[in-house]
Amino acid sequence: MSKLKIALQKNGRLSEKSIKLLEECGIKFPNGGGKLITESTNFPLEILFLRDDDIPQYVEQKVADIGIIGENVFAESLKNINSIEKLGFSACRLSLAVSKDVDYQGLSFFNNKRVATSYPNILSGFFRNNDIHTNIEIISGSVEIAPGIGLSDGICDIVSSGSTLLSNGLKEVVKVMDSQAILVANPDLEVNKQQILEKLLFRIRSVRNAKE
Ligand code: PRT
Ligand code: ZN
Repeated sequence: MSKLKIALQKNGRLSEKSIKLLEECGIKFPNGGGKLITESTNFPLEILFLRDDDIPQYVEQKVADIGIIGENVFAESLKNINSIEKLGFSACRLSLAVSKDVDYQGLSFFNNKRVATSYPNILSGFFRNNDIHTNIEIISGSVEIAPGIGLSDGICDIVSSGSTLLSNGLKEVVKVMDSQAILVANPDLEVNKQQILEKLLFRIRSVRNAKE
């Protein structure tokens, strides 16, 4: 019988909590030594450690059957995968921010302006739904410095405490979406993998119910 393959973020904000969730589900596996693949010793699960941005594609291609990512990465990826369970950790939001000196009156501020982001798909959908025409500048990191160096008039990025915006002279003006960690799955899993997934989901829900 083939094992279910789960992709977790190798190194980042989701990593520790993803591993902890599996452990709380009673799933034991050797972890450490920088290994990229490991196997549970007491549950039919193989664990792959990847960059979070690569997980949607790998789940779509069945390199992994399921994965844990942020809803922001799921929504941006536009891959043919399903979001099957909210996991309740790594909560954050994707928001628009502008220089703290801007006299911001509403979304129309963004008409014909430049907005820097690593989330062009989500952001273009948002502006389209709101009938705003904006030029999206795609940058992959340090988005918060874009207005200060004259690259853009605003940004759209992940916010949690808000302190990064503050220390870069920016203020949050519109929330585009809420996000938290979710379990995603390939929509077309073979029967035996679907059964393992159901067992895993049962345990995840029990762990979460016990905490409430
Ligand atoms: O290397 P890899 O590509 O795997 O990791 P990554 O650097 O792309 O992602 P990582 O580890 O930073 O974040 C993984 C996921 O955690 C994100 O996709 C979100 O779903 C979630 N998450 C939760 C966050 C934050 N909180 C967060 N605060 N992701 C990023 N941030 C960053 C944000 O980009 C900004 O730079 O933290 C800064 C803002 O934080 P505050 O507290 O100052 O507002
Ligand atoms: Zn990433």
